[in-house]
Order: sequence, then structure tokens, then C-alpha cells
Amino acid sequence: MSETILIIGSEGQVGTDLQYRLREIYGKNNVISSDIRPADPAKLDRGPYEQLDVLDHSRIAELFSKHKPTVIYHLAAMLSATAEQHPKKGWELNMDGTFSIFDACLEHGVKRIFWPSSIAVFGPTTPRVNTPQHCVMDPGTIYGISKLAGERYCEYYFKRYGLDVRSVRYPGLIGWKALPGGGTTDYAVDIFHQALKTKAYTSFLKADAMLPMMYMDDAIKATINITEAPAEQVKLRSSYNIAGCSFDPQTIASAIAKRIDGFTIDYAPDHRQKIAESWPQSIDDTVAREDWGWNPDFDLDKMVDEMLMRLSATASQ
Ligand code: AKB
Repeated sequence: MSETILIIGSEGQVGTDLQYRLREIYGKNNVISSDIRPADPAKLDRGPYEQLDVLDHSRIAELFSKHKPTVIYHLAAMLSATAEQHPKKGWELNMDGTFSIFDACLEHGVKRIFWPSSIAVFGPTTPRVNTPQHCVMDPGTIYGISKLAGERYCEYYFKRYGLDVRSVRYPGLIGWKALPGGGTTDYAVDIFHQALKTKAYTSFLKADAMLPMMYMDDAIKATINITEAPAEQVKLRSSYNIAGCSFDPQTIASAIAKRIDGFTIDYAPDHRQKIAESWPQSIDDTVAREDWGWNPDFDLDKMVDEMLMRLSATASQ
């Protein structure tokens, strides 16, 4: 099946891995990367790249007319911790950016769009253990509020205009190709880099701040699988719970210490601890498993092995 895929926000943590995988599947020139950053001359051989600010309507129209994408992955967003520092900007980027891209999809006849939600849609009165697909959702961060509003918007556009939107609620994502930026779960990536560099890490979350997490390969698998699933299998047009593995800083630290002699962790919780305390500890993803066959491949040990192996190999290149 020939597709022209446009990734919006391609240079972020998910976009970096996603563009790589989609180019393996669809070929380098059928996947157009775009991000607010100027083109990086060192990366030009990866495939087509366009500079795009999602708040710039005329540039969006220009790129949709030029490339005629059939599938969109709209990843551009401000994450939880940064959005708490800049609530208005966070709301504008997360909401207005989504409005513009959804409208462009309708105007230009795009077949399908993936839009990411997050565990941040849940809040302090949500059940925290095995959080169900449907339950109380009272997010307390501007990021979570924008994601919950976005989910409702996805379902509205599907029902009212027939826009074929697919979405999952990402947990904290852990990958080696790119660093996350501005999230509450970022410690779980940083800890690997510091473990390899200095054998020590200071966590900005408390030792027992348990959160749902996922290895990037699983997140990319979920993202592509739901986007490519037959439409009738995607019964929820808001967003699906997906789960990888849940852990807290002390548990991941001891998994790393088993593999790196002398690794130590200490704790200096900051403003992000409060955000973490308002989020689930673990997620029930039964509905995604039943509807479109979701199934993760990585548990904590497999993920720690893979992260240390990949980052060590990159460092020695
Ligand atoms: C964040 O921490 O803000 C993100 C998320 C869970 O959506 N990683």
C-alpha cells in the first residue's frame, strides 16, 4: 500500500524513533519529517524534512498542498513539567496546534491521523492502581487538561466529520535515540545517561514515586499498530490505555546497580513530584489488547539491558 506520511514534531523523543521505523517500512522518501527546528544539515540524508511551526496556518496549508500526505502523525506538544512553567503557551501549542492540523486533514482529504494522549489525562481522584480505560478523569496539570480536551476533540471530529483519528495514552517513554524534554517521567531516561557517565544519579522524584512507563520500541509498535489497524477494530475514538511496565526510581536504580558496579542514587524531589503523585501508578490496558491486539514486548529487565547496551554502543562509536 503506498502512503505519504507526514510526521509533525519529528525531532522530539517519539518522532526521532518513529521516523526511523516508518522509513524502514515505507521507504525514506515516503516519510516527510517536520518540526519547528531548522533543518539539520547532518541529518539531510535521512529523507525529506520541512521546518514547520504548527501555529502557522499558512505553512501547514502549504505543506499539505505540496506533499499531499495520506497519513499524519501529529506529535508536536509541550510536556507536563514545561507546560506548568508556561501554562498559556502549553495550552496554545497543544490545543491550537491540534485544531489547525485536524482542520487541514479535513480540507486536504487525509486518510488517517495519529494523535498522542498521555496518562496525564488522569488526576488525583482517578483509581491509581490498574487505572481502567473508563473512570474519573480530573487532570490537574495544564498538559493533562489539554490532553483530555484533545481526546474529546478527537472523538468529536471522528463522529461529526468522519476524521479517522487514532490515539493512545502514552506512559513515560524510555528510549536511547533521543532525550525527552520537559516531562515528569524524564528521570527514567536521564538515569541511564548519568549511570554510564558518572555512576551516580540524583532523582527529582521520590524513591517510591511509582509511574507507568514503556520502552520506546513498544511505544512505536503501539503507535504504528493502532494507526494501521482496520478502522472497525478501533472502537474508541478518544484514546486507548496502553501499559508497558510500572516502576519507581528505587526499583530502576537497583536494576541498573545490578549491571553497573558501584552505581548509586540519591533523591532531591522538586515540583515534578507533585505532578507524579497525581498520576496513576499502573494502567489497565485490556481494552487495547482486545480491540486491536496490543501487547508489549519489554519488561523492566529487558528494557534496562537494552538501554545500557544501546547507550554504551553509541558512546563507544
Ligand atoms: C510527561 O512526563 O509529561 C510525559 C507524559 C507521561 O506524557 N512523558
